[in-house]
Amino acid sequence: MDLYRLPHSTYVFLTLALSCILISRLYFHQTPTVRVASLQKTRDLSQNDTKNFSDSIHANEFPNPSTGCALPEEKRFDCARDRTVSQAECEKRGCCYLPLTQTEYNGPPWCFYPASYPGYRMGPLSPTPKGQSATLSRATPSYLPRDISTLQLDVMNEEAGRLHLILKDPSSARYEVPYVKVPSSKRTNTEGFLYDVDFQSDPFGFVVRRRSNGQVLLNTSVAPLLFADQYLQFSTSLASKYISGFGEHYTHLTLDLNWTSVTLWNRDMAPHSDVNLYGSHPFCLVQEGNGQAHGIFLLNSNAMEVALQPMPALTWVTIGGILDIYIFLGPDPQSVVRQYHEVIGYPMMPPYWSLGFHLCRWGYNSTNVTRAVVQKMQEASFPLDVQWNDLDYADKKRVFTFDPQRFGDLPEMVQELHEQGLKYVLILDPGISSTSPPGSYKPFDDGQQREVFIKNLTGQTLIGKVWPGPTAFPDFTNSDAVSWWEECIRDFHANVSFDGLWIDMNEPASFVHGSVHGCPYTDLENPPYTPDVIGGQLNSGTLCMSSQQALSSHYNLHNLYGLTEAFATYSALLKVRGSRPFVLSRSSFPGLGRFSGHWTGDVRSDWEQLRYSIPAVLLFGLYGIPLVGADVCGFEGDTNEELCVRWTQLGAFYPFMRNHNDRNNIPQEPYVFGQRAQLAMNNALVIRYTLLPFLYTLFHHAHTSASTVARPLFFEFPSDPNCVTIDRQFLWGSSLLISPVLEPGVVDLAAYLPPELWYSVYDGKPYNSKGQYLLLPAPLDIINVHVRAGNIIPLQMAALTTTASRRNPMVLIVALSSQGWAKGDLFWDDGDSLDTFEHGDYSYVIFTAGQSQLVGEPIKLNGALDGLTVAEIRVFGVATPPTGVWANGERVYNFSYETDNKVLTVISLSLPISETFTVQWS
Ligand code: MIG
Repeated sequence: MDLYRLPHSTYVFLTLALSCILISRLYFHQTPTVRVASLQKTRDLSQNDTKNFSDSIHANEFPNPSTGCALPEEKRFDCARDRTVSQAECEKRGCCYLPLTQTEYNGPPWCFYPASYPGYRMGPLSPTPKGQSATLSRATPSYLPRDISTLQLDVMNEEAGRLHLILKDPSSARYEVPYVKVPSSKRTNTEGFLYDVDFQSDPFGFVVRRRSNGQVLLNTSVAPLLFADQYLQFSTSLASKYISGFGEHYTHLTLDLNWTSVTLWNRDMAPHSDVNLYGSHPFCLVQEGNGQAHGIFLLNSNAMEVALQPMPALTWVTIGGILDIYIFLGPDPQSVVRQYHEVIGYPMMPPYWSLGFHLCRWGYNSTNVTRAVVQKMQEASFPLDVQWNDLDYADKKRVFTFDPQRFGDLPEMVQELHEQGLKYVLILDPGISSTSPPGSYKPFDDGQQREVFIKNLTGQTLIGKVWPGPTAFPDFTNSDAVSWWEECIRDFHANVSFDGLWIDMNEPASFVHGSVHGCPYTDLENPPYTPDVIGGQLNSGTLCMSSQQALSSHYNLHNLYGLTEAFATYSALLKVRGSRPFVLSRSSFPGLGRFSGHWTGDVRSDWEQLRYSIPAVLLFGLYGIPLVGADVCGFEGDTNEELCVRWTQLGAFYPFMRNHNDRNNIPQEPYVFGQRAQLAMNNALVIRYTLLPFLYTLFHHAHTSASTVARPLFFEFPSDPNCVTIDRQFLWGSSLLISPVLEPGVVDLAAYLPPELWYSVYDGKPYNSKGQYLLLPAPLDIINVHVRAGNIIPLQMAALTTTASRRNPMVLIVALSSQGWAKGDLFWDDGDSLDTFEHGDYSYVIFTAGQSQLVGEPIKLNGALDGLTVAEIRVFGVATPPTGVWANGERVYNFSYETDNKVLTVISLSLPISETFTVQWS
């Protein structure tokens, strides 16, 4: 496995293309855009599909220069984002100065660009091997230091749903993000393409339209392009106010556009509003207001800021690299995500056991304490697959060692866990202690000798400070560091046979700013403009920007630290253990999902953080990291029983479920609570374990076709205006609707059911919704879950571990549509080998129901289904009471019909799932 290798999608866009043609026919007669003659296009790219049109002609989207400063407030773009200016300075920039009497800090800018502001002028587009290219140049300098006055624009119509634009310096190579790049494809014919792009040449700007309806999706001519050495900026209008993305932040599913801004700069920071957190995802999805959606991705890893304004519009500022822009045309939200993941890579397939329940806390400070926790879980019959240890295990907090007293028998403890069918994960921080006596700490000695650590500006190992004290930081962009890391993991694993690794503090975090010796004063440390990062300085809580890594400066590579560590850890685990790796990373960047899952960091144990964990989880699905969850019951501060019950219920539907607690809090393992709370938690865990075959199948689809696991409602109901912003509820796949309680003292829950027939997953009670909020009972021991009609959900009887549950009989929930149909599927393999799908070592079963019959059919049979049987089916929505039931043609008698809810239940079946089976009723 290589960090550069990306899965190649074989997805055919036929359906998309066809529907696009249909839609464009439908809309043809009402296309609103008035096109001037010279803008008309031929549909063949070789004949200049992306035409450059002359200065004298302005399409109606481009600004009218005669309006000058007479711009409505929401259309004013800040001419002084880089610093505060006086009226004189503003006017010297050629900008409009109009102070407002606003009292709030955030609002329209006082100094803004006039309707037309001089900038780059674009030369003619000419064909290149990859698409088309033009030169941009500016006659007058901008107000920024070190303008790059000549730029190269590359325009690549890569796929029907993917436009790729690059702006860079043609004369000298600037830093470009490594690792995250698909081989670009070129289509010579844009028939069936979902977009058109037009350029304005002076000042330079471009407009992207959806071809089917002429809607303008982006228009960058609303404000000038700036491209200086350490300040790159462009603005665009947005197609709607419903924008999701630009993580990692503590936010709703859709962002607030009322003169806000978000900063992307990886930082060790407990989640709270308006600050940059652990990861950076320069991607957003825009709902267009009619069920369609598109995505925007800026492939750039420098510190950046995205300013949002109510026009709606955004301004993107980054302080290095190039402008490498992708537009994904959907046209539906799920397609946008797939098109994005085709660029950044599809998510890895997690091992089956990693979907079980994980238990951790900082403060399990000996093997005996850890053993006792596992034992109490088992005694109280709580499912548990993976026991964890935090830094407590390490000798003097140094990774790759264990404390000889408190954790002296760690190898034996891990052995015992394995014997019970459990797995074990421990934490690794990247900081390598640099102050052990020479010869006593091999990771540092070897690392120094092999020069694997990040160096300061003058070439010495940079020393920061983390838990063990002074530490050096591996440079994972150096291939020697990747092999050294693998050896450290191999040596340690020879002693302690852990099953997965938890990589924390990898923003990277440091307790001193820059280094123990401070940082030199350079343009990297103190750039002309610093985005609004918490701490004010780029090196706040991390390394010096001027420090050197193999590929570039830390200034450029900072946001990639977690990604590169995740890759090194994933590939080491793969080589050392030989099976499917499990890595959990705090820091993230596009592409992380190919190697790792993510948890949302140090969430507080309170109701607000519980509620915001839903958008956090959903957004990471968009970012290609579907294996994600928040610390169940909260990490910081004391939890309480009711909160912890509700959090366990919601957590049972996080794709990744781990209860984790900080050192000095009251304990929060499920067994510490009262009887009613324990029962409720147990129910939640049993539901999760029962649903694991379904969850695993969803992960398979995410891995092979970039679908989402935990999914926003608007993905499935894009045309329902009620679903646009819902983030208190979510779906698993397309068919399970999860409606958790997020406030204390609640016994009834107002849950939105999109227009569809739904059934309670527990008893099949039907709800035929017109798209309305319903008041549902939600006592402490219930989390509301509904199945969407038309779906078959594969379940398996729960057990205390997945090792055991994977051998249990299966159950099918058949949720019939109002016409009596349903479908579903099951992906099954050994749960632990690498690339089973890629190698064909899996089975795939299709379930269909219709005309009073359920059919299970293995369409691919290869391993692991042996001995698995369907023992029970529950058919929801059976209109008339059946008088007889037949399994594979033979009459069976163990069935019952519940008249109120119209549910047929057939038990005591034993249908091998590896063979085609039928169950009929009449
Ligand atoms: O500075 O390893 O987010 O989950 O328990 C704190 C101790 C370091 C932060 C992680 C948290 C973990 C803790 N770590």
